Amino acid sequence: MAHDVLAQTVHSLLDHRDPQVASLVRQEARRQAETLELIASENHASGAVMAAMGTCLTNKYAEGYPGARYYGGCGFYDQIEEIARHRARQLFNCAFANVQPHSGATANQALFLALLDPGDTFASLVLADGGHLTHGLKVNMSGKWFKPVHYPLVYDASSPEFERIDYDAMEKICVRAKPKLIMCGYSAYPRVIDFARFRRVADRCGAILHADIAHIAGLVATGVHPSPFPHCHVVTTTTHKTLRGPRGGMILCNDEEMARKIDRAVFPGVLGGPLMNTIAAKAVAFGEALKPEFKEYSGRIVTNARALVGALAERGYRITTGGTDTHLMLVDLRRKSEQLTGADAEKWLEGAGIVCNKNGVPQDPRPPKLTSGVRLGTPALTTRGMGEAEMGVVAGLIDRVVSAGLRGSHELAIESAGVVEQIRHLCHRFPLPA
Ligand code: DSN
Repeated sequence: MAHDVLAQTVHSLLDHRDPQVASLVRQEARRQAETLELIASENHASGAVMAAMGTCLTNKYAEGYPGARYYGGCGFYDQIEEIARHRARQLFNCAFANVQPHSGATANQALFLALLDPGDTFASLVLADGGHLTHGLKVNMSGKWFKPVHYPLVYDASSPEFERIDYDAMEKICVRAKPKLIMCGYSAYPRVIDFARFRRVADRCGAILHADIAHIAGLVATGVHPSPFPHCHVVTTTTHKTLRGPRGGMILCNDEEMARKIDRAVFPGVLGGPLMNTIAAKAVAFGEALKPEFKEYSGRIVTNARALVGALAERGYRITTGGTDTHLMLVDLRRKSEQLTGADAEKWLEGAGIVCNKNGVPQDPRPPKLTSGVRLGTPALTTRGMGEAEMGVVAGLIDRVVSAGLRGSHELAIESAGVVEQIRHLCHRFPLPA
C-alpha cells in the first residue's frame, strides 16, 4: 500500500538525481500512509491532483489573466485557468472566481487591498476563540494596517448557545463600531454559521460581508453546510482542506465591479506570476468535487466527526459547544485532567501515530504554545474510507495514549508502541486512495 503512494509521489528520476531529497519525500510518504491524520485543515489530495502539480506548467510565467497576459506562450494556460474558474463558479454557484491566490492568507490579503484602505475598521471573531491570524492578529498585516474590532462567543455555560457565536453581541459591536467589512468563517469553530443573520447586521452597518470558508469549502460546495451566497458579498477560501485540492487559495463573488477590484488586487496588487501548475491542480480537484461521490464523501466527513465526538464524550472528554456540525471538533482536555495541556497531548499522540494540533479552547487561560485543547478533524480519515465504526476505534486509541501519558513516561512508551502497531494495521485496511 505504502508502495502505491511512493510510486505516485517520488518519481524514479528524483531518486536518481537527488537521493537526499528523494529519501525525505519517501519517508514523508510513508508517514502519511502509516499514521492517522486528524489535523482538521489537512487532507490527502488525489493522485491526479498531485500529478497536475508535478508538471511542466511550473516552468511558465503567466502574469495577468486569460486573454490578457504579460508574456507570450500562454495559450494552454489560458485554457487551464478558464477551466478552473468555470468549475469554481459551478461548485459555489457564483458569478466570479479568482483562482490565483497562492493560499488562503494571500486571498485575504488581496481582499483587504481590494476593498479597504489602511486604517479602516473591520469586525471579526475574537482570534483566540477560533479566528485566523489574517483576521486581525496584531503582527499580521490585517492587524497592523487595519483596525479590527472583535465579536465574542457566548461564554455563559448555562446558555444553550454556550461557546457558539454571540450574534446579539456581534450586532451591538458592529452597530457601534461601524466596520467597513464584517468577517465570518473560522479556523476552529465547529458549528454552522448563520450567514443570513450576519447579512442583516452588515446591512444595518452598511458593511461588506465577507466569509472565509477555508475550512468548510468542501462542505459548502456539496450543500452539507449552507452556502455563504447570496448573503455574503465576497468569499475567500483555501482549496486544500475539505475541498481536497492542492494547497492554494481562491476568491469568489457575484458583483462585477467588486470582481474587477479583486482581480486587480490579486495581480498586480499582491502576486506576480501565478502558480499555473497549482491552478491546473485546482481545476482537477474542482472537477473531482463536482462529482456525486464527493457529495457523499462530504456527508461522511460530518457523520464521522459526530461519531468521533460521541466516542470521545463517552470516554470523558468535553467537546466545546457539545459537538459539531462540521468536519472538526475542539476537545477541552481539562475534564480529563486539569494539568493536561494541548501541547502534551499533541506530542504524546504524535509519538503514537495520531497527528493533530494543540488548540486553544474558548477563553483558554493558557497561552497558544500550551493551550488546554486539541483540534481534531475527520476529512483525511474519511478520504481513506474510514467510517463511524473506525471513529470509535480512533477515539479508543486517543484515550489509551492520553491516559497512559497521564500515568507517566514509562506507561506512555509501552502503550504507544502497541497503538503504533494497531494504527499501522488500520492504515493497511484503509489505504490512501490513488
Ligand atoms: N493553518 C490553518 C489551520 O490549521 O486551520 C488555517 O490557515
